[in-house]
Amino acid sequence: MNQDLRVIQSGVATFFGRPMATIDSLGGARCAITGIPWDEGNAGRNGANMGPRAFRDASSWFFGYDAQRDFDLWEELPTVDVGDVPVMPPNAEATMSLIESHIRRICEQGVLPLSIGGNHSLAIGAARGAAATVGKMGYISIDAHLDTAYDWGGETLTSGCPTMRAAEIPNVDPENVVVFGIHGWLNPRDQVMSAAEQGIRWYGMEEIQRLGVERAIDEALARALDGVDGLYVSFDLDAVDASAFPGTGTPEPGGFTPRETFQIARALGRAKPIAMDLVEIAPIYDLSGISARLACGTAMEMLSGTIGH
Ligand SMILES: [Mn+2]
Repeated sequence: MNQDLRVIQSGVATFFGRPMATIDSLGGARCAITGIPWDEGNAGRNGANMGPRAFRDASSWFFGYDAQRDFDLWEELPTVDVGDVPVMPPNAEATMSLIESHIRRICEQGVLPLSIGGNHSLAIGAARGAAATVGKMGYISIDAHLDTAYDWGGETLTSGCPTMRAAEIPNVDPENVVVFGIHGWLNPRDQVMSAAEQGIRWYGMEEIQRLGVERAIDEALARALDGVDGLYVSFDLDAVDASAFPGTGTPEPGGFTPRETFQIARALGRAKPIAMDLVEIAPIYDLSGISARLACGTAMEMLSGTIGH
């Protein structure tokens, strides 16, 4: 009997049916997937706090085996579900500290954390936690939006700010901060200006299409990786075209196709990041469940990349 069949559709839903663990007892895993059900300080529509649960549910419908490349992801990359960061919705500052220490604890053990969100502001805490474990860190964000606001309505821990907060981390040089996939009509002029002030490089969709996705992501990664000891990868799924990823707070037409998304995800994984996130999964807008499934596929392609596939 195929053992994998027992995982699918029965039992308690964990990320990809992987065993449960805690951040203090990772049981030899090389990758720890954690939920971050955080949706405060949101500049878009709400609902991403339910993202980790929808992702766990959808992810238990996949095998780890890839027929095209003939390898089993979970055999080659032992992975655990370390539960959710215990967020505190009324308190963004305290929650960011919890996220930071959670991610830091995983990174310190040489294990790769993959955070499933949650709105994009969670990357503020997660990037800080990862940065504390290396000398110099680079940061790349796949996103339709710059997220380079100094503040959003006076608040600094919002989903409009993660790129800027990353660039402010003491051991992150803004020259190593890159945003990839900018398009649509929700990138205000002041964020273009603040990105330029800090030296944050961004790639617009038109430039990416002109260069070709493969060359563009390689170039973006080379910039983020230049002279650093570790890379943080943040993947805001609203960079994916709204037709393929409607289940998100700010769905954007004109985004990456699913195939481009997987191609980018593999390239990100091959860059051997020290920490990754996948954010802005809002199941209330995902009536067919395709968004959660695309998010799962993106995670698997990123993780495949980290082991050289
Ligand atoms: Mn974002």
